[in-house]
Formats: sequence, C-alpha cells, structure tokens
Amino acid sequence: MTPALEDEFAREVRLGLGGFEQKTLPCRYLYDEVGSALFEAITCLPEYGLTRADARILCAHAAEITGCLDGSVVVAELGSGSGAKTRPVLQSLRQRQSVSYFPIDLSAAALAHCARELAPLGQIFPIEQDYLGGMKEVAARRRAGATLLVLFLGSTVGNFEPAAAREFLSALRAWMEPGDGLLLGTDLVKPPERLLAAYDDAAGVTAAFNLNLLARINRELDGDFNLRRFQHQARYREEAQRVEMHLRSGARQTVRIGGARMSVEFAEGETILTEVCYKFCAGQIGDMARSAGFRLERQWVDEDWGFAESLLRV
Ligand code: AVI
Repeated sequence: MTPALEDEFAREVRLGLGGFEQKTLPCRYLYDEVGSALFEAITCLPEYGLTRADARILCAHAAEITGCLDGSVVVAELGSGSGAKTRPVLQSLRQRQSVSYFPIDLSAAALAHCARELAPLGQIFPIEQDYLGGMKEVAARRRAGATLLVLFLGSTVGNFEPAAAREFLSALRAWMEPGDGLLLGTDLVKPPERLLAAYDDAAGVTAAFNLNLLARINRELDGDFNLRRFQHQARYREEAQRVEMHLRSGARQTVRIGGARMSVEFAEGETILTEVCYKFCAGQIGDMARSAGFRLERQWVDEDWGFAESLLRV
C-alpha cells in the first residue's frame, strides 16, 4: 500500500476499534491479495450459490438484456474482477455491433487478466480506480451517441447500508445519461439456514477470509492479533434482512496495533463486525432504484438460489 493508503487504513482501524460501541472494520479491507484469492474460492463453494446464480442469469438472458438497449451500446463494469461473468453479455452485443468494454477495478492483476481473456471480443479499456472514480473516467471517454450499460453484479450493493446504497446509486446515476442502463445483481432473502451455511461454510474458507483481516492488520499495521484467539461468526438478522460477519474474541485480551498507535481491549465474547450482506425481496429493488433516480425496466430471477438481475434505466 502507498503511505497515504496506509494512513487511511490506520485511521479507519483506530476509528472502528477505538470506541465504546460495537467494534467494526470496513469490509473493503477484506480484499487484499490473500483476501481476494479467498473470495474467489468462496464463489466456488457448494454452500455459496450466489455467484453461480448471477452467472446463470447472464448466460440464459444476455440477448434479452442487451436487446432492451437501443442503438450502439458501450459496457462498463464496477468491480469487474476477471470479467468472467460478463462474457455472455459482450458475446451477445458482438452479434450486432463492435464491442467497447470498460472494466473498473482496484486490482491491476484482475484487470490484466480480464483484458487478456476478453480481448478477442472487442476493445477493452481497463480502468484501475474505485467505482465512482472509474465512472467519472467512463463518462469522459464513452463514445458520443452510444448508450452506456453499467454492470454492478454479484450483490455487492448488499454490502452497503441501505442509505449508503441509495446514495451510491444516485452518485452513479450522476455519471450516466438519460436512456443509459444499470444492470444490478442482488441476492434475495432465503431461509436463514441456507444463508448461514453460505457465510459459514464447512471447509472454513469464509472463516479464513474473515480472519485474514486481522492477519492483514498484523502485516500492514504492525498488529499483534493472535488469530487463534478469534473465531469467525455469521449471524442472520431477519428483521434487517442481513447477514453479518463477526470476529469473536474467545478470551479477555489486549491487542496492540503499532501502526495505528493504539491498544485494544476485548472482553470474552466481544465481536468486531466486519461485513453486512443485505438480502432483498424482488419488490424492494424498484423502490431502491426509484429513490436513486432510476426506473426498474425488467427483472430476471434465478429461482434455484434466489437471485435477481434488474435492469434499471436513467
Ligand atoms: C462481495 N459480496 C457481495 C460478498 C457477499 O456475499 O456479500 C462478500 C462475501 N462475504 C462473505 N462471503 C462473501
């Protein structure tokens, strides 16, 4: 990490672990190189059907999705990763026009992989930025007269608090033009046992993904977390429609984090909230879209897992 980013990480750790209320850490810090590799593994787990459901809808309905948009279409994707799920969308567009695709991701390695894999389908313009920084660049570079289709897949919107999700979608919309489309993937509410298994798998991959956040603090901020004294915990809060990931302290302990100039006291059983994963009812997505300045045009649902892909229009 650059010194500026390291300072920001230290500041957020101090803020999240330094108060008297529920300790928290921002979920974006789960995704360093190790965390991103563990997340890739999560997407292959039998218990975590979300990514496969997302891909199934795109495979089955790519032609209908692109068919909803008139004229020449350019595609941008927020958090593209390797772009694997996007292939059917680009393939379907390619049958009627030349393809321009702007994958946006913070990981240079993922963008390079994506560009290599999808280059045969058209022109790829990788953007190594955060989501809104990337959208600003897309807005400046998009072909005049073309319709923009933005992909925000994988239910990443569920990792925002509801007010922050609306704010984020509004900010996204500000970089789009009338007629543009946003394809939004959202995981749907399902039985708690199924959700808990998805976020606490038998092989312990999600546990490793969560605990890696403490290992990252040790590596990057000179922390002395003993990972064996913390346990991964997934909780489902039905009234809030969200899964929460916690790290639970197995004992009373003090942890020193040199890079954040702090010592943190943990009571036995106290937790750090590391991620919220909101689940949606298909009908809620139209309301969220409207409050951010979009209208819901069409929705495709995977009934096997419970996942919706919604086409929102500016
Ligand atoms: C990236 N995001 C949509 C995942 C989710 O399901 O909320 C992150 C994740 N956390 C644990 N497993 C997967």
